[in-house]
Amino acid sequence: MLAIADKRLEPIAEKVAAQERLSFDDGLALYGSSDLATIGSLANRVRERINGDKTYYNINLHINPTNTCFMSCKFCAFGRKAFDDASYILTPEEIVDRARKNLPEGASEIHLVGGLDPRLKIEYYCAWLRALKAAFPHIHIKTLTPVEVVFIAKMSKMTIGDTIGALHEAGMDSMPGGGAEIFDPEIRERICEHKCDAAGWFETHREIHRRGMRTNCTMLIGHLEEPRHRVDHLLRLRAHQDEWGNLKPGGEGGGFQCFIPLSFHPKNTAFAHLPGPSGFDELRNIAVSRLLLDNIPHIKAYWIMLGIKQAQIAQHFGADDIDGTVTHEEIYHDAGATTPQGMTVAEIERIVRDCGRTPVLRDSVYNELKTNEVPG
Ligand code: V47
Repeated sequence: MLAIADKRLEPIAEKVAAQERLSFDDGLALYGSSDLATIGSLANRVRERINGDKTYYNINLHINPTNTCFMSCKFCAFGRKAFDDASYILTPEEIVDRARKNLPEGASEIHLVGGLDPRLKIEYYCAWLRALKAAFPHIHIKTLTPVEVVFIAKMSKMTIGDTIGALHEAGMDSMPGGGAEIFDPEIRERICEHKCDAAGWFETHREIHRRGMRTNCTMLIGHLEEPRHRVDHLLRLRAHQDEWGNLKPGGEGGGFQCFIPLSFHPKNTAFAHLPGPSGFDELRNIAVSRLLLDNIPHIKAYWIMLGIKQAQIAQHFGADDIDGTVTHEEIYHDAGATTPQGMTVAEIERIVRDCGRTPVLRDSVYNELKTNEVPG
């Protein structure tokens, strides 16, 4: 390893070499340092220890069943009020039809998230889950965030546990990482008041994990949060995983399997005046996440959000996943993302090889799949 420019990082480097857990203060020291080369190389060491030189991706499709949303999160450009001409609610038949038209060959997953509409109760969600499972029995359905689940539970007068039970029975296989934003209550109040709080977010994941299912988790950076809020957020995820994570090989066991650091895109949002995170901060954040989240196996550099070039560099700063073909993305494109709306398998494999990693096609629970029958 190269000499460490920022001497304050030396004790952290020793801990990483000894595979010791990093503390809150270590997290603050990492976020307070501009020695990106050292931070990146420490994270890369951990990444290679856990995942070797593999970069995982999958063949997936995103569908947003509705964009109507009763909330007004300041960072969101996707939600529309029910009276807005651009608002929509897809019927179960339309969701299946969209999947039929857009599902790429070799796809293993559909990722569905949407807005919060008080008119939609548990029956609506179970209806499209059942319709999708009937039409595509072999496709993994990764769907809904705790924010949606807590809202559906309230609107349907059910407990969170019973809501998860009903959704699982109808076809939900796992949950994506959204809705976490920043857990600190003061920041949460300022960026997404009325949204489910950290307790509701964790209760939903706990109900899923204790049923032996997997979820992802996220953190949204580059708005009003400070480094201490980021460290607090990451350590809350780590503590939950200590208690509820039980991941086993072959996709068995529940818990967080992947963390996705999300960068705020300001365009068309109430925070349009903010610049969003710098490229430097994005890379440092990915690396710090890898270093603090010692019990979550995968860190995803979501190429749609980071851009393809930054997602490549991130593969040497702690990330070992790049998401998938995606095919039709709305949340980030409504907020000004300039990335394409999808990539082919051949494109993903090329950009991963180009940064010196080995592309590995995976399913939604990180079983490795063969690529030789998947067309470019
Ligand atoms: O919770 C919304 C974020 C999240 C903006 O689990 C924004 O595999 C930046 O969680 N700028 C939803 N971020 C997306 C998400 C996700 C994405 C890809 C893969 C997975 C996974 C999960 O997107 C929201 C919020 O934090 N978000 N608007 C915006 N303008």
